[in-house]
Amino acid sequence: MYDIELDWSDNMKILGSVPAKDGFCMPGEFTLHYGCILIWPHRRDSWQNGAYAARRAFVRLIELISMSENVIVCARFEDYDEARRLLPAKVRVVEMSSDDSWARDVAPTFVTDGRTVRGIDWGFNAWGGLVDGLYFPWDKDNKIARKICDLLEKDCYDQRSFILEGGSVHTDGEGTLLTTEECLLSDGRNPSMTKEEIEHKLCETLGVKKIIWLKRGIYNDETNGHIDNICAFTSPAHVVLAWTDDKNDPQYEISKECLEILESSSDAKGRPIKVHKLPLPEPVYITAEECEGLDNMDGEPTRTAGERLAASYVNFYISNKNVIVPQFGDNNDEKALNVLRPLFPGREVIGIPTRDILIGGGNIHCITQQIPQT
Ligand code: KQY
Repeated sequence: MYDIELDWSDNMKILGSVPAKDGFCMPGEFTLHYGCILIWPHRRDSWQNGAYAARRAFVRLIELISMSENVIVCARFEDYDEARRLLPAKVRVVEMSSDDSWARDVAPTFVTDGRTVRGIDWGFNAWGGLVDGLYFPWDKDNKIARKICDLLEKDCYDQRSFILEGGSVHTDGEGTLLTTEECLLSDGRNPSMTKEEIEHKLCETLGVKKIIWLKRGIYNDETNGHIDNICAFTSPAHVVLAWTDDKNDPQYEISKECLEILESSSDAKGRPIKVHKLPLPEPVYITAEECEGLDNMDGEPTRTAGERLAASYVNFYISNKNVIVPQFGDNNDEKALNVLRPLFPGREVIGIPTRDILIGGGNIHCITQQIPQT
C-alpha cells in the first residue's frame, strides 16, 4: 500500500543527524517542563467498560498536571467531543488517530541544547512486534511522534530504524541513563544489534555517557520490563527502586538484583548512586468482573482473572508543581508517598487512584510524556 509519510512541513525539519553531535541531550524529568502530552483512552481490549473508568482517572491526572503545565491531549475523531467536554478548558485537545494511549512510548522523546527543544521519532512496534508485541497493527501509534513534532513546531530526529519506547529509558540529564536488559535486549525490538551497538545508539541519541543496565523490570510487566515501572531518578545520583521484603514474592529476587547493581554503580559524573527503596503494594490481581469488562482481541481475551498486574508506585509523573503517584487502595499507598516527599522538596507529592489505568498494562508515567521548557 502506498503510504504517505509526513517527512516535510513548514513547521519542522526531519533531521538525519544525531542529537549528541548537535549538542542535544534528554533532560531529567525533574527539570522545568513546558507541558505534557497524553492520548485519550479508547481501546476496548485495553481499557475495561469502553474506557470510561480509565477516562475518569485520566481527567483527574490531567487536572493536576494542568495546574502547572500546558497539557495537550490527542483524541480520535470519535472521542474528540467527549474529551473536550470532560477536560479543563485550558487543556488543548487535538484530533489525532492512535492505536492506544501510551504517550510515553509513542510521543517523541524530547531533547534540548538548553535553548531549543527537538523531538526524537523512534520506531514503535507495540512492545515487541510480531515476536511478543501486544497488539497489531500499530501503524497509527508509529506516526504520532512526528505529528506531534509538527504540531509543536519542533524539529524531529528520524530514528525510526531503531525500536525504542520512552518508558524503557530514564535519564538524569547529566549524562547517565537507566534501562533494563530484559527490555532493550529483547528479541522483539532490535535483535540484529549487540548490547554495545545499542549503548552507542543511546549515547548518540540521548546525549548520555554512562548507562546503568538493570537486568529485569517488574514481575509480569508486559512491556518486557520497562525501567519506568521499577526504578527512576528523583534527582541526579538519587533513584527510587520498587521494593518488597517478601522473599516468597518473585519480585524479591528481581529487586535485590537491581539493588546490588545500583549500589555498586556510579553515575556519569562519578557520584555513587543513592538508592531509596519504594515499597511495592501487595500483589494486585485482576478480577473476573474486570476481565469481563475487556473486549477480546482477535477473538482472545487480553487478560485472565487472577493475572498479576504490574503495580508499582515508581510509575509516577513529575510535573512542575506536583509529583503524581499511583495509588492502589493498599496499606503501602501512604508509605510510598512518604518515601517520595523528602525526595521532591518544592513539589507536592499527591496520590491518585489508578487501578483503572493499571488494568490497561501501565500507569501514570506510561500515559504521559513531558515537553521540556528549553
Ligand atoms: O507501560 C507502558 N509503557 C505501556 C503498557 C502497554 C500496555 C498495553 N496493553
